[in-house]
Amino acid sequence: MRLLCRAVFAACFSFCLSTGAHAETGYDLWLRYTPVEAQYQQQYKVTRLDAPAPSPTLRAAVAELNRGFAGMLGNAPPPENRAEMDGTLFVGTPTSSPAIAAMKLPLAALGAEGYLIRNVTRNGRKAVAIAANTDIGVLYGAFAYLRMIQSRQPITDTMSAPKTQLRILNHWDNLDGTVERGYAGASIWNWHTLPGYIDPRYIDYARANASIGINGTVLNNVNARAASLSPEYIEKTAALADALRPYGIKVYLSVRWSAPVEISHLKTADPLDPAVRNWWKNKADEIYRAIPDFGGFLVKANSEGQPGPQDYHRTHADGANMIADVLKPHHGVVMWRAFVYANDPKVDRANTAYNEFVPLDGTFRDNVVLQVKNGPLDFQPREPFSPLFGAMPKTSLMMEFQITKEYLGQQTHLAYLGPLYEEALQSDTYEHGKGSTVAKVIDGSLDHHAISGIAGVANIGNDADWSGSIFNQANWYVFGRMAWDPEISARAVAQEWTKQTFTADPAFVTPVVDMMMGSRDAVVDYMTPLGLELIMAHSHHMGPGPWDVIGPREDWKAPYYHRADAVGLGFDRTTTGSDNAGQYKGPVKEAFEDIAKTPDDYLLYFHHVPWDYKMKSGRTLWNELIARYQRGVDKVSAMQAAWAAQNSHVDAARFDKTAAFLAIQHREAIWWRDACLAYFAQFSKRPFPPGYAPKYPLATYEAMPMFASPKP
Ligand code: GCV
Repeated sequence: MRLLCRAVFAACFSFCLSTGAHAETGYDLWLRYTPVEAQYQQQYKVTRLDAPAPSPTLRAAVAELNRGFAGMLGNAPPPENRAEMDGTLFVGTPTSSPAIAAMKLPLAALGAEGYLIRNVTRNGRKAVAIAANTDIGVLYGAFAYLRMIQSRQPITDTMSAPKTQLRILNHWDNLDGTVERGYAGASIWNWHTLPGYIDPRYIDYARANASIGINGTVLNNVNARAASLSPEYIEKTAALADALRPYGIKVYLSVRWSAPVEISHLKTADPLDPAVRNWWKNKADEIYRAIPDFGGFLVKANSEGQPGPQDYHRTHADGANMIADVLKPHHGVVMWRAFVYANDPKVDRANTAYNEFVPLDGTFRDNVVLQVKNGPLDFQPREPFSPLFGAMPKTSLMMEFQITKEYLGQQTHLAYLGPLYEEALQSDTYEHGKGSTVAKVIDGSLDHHAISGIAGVANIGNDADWSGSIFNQANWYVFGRMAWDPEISARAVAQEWTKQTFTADPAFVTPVVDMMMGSRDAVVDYMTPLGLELIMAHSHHMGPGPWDVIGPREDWKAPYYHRADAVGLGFDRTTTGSDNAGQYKGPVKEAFEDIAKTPDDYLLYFHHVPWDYKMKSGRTLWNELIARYQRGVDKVSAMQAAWAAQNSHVDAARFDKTAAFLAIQHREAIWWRDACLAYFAQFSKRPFPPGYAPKYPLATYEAMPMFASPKP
């Protein structure tokens, strides 16, 4: 109860801050609940709220509805049982609400998390019901109902249940408060003040996640510290679990494979050693005593220097299964990451995960799910889908997307990731012929997997606007909506988000959604067109670095990926090269294998292409490369113009910040274009068309310090 009061207080406080004449900070995200225009007041009017709330989750649903009504309609409807009139809102499950029970609504198909919104007639009066089988379903239904009002849509009969089971944020948050690849301030988890103090922000985080159906959070970085499993941190984690539980969010932890050695001084972390197994069993029992609904573990093993079972000549399956066995009695899951690659110059990095995991198909326990990044490399602006999807029918696979934009302009560049997620999810694996999409692999429907899910590497920090920029919030939002329904369209979600975050006025929504929908392709064009990959600056990945050869490993150097030489550009991944194309199936494999059939978007990913190769556009490769880089810059100019026209629709603070960031993006797009073209020109030795030569010599770009783009 104390938590709830804090939640209400925090929400009211932030609400008051954001709805007056004051500029908006962005703290309220898409839950702003600003007043509806006069012409809608009657349509959304609620005269009475009939919502018995015997549980914390139902109380959260009622609090959210009242918050929404107060903001949007000017008052919270009275709960008392007055004479029946039109406009009652009935909320609950057949168990919590006698009225809902009496309606005998068709709830069976909703499962444990779905909800139903239904226009009903009761005692001759028009009413609306938000119903579900479970309390959390009711909370999701309440948010969906509020979303309809915020979007100025009619309250239509709706039935919705999530298509995936695990809808999880992965925080790459370190115990010291820093965030790996975080661009929105420090971690929101204040480990120092936990467990004693529950920051109201945790509740607002839970509300935001529940509003889009996210039901799990991995609290700490996959590059984990053993200390996260110490008794002190388990107590802190338990406090967070208590705070998030009413909102349907389970907590999970990333674990360090060598924790038994580091914490308890065991001589080994060999998964087949009985002492090691016993250590993990005791640790699991200890965690579940503190957190009975703990979700399970996320493991990054034998990847980028992290310890793992291969250190003891065991397989990933040996490791995952040992952990799975100790979690099984508690109904916990192991999310085992497939992001592995070896520094073997003979093996293409893009091939490694497939080589290591496909032979293990069918050997994992049923509470193990492999967490696979959307592409074979590493969250690039555009990659083909990972060939693991569609290649492991006997293993549960979940998607890992990156929400934080490590490689797409980080805090400042406006890149709406909906189209990237959609492209990956709608890719056809041809596992069982046409229509075997990645979405159907990860929602479990294609191979009847025991576990389905999507993880997203969070872009959340303690910045006022949570995500570093207003438009980065859209990526958190679309991740949740697509995790709930991998078939939902990126454009539909952009429309929803825009209406709730700014205004439902079509004069704003239409051009801004168009701008968002093209924004990811703009980044592809000015950073890595035509299937170039991993040519970002060393380590921090901000800005261009096609020349980067720093570091001990070949596969951490840019030329490993672009392979520019006097002949041409690109990585031959056909049978004459690394045969990565051979890891795909059917028409996809054929298209990637044949240069004439490979889509331009993936050309340099699969082929080493001569500089004078005639492209589909009729241009040579060299001239096409120049045209693509220029197109990227032009698209950013167009985005700036589209935003500038929206001044009257947005409060000054959010308008100005976005405009300033777009100006930074434009300058950096020019930096990317000129630096990359200056670099590739030394190999192509082809002239620039008049007006396209970079302003500065290559050496100037190579010498640029981090975050210091040259004057355009
Ligand atoms: C958490 C990339 C990132 C790393 C990240 C790693 C991973 O390599 O640059 O920061 O580490 O992916 O996903 O494990």
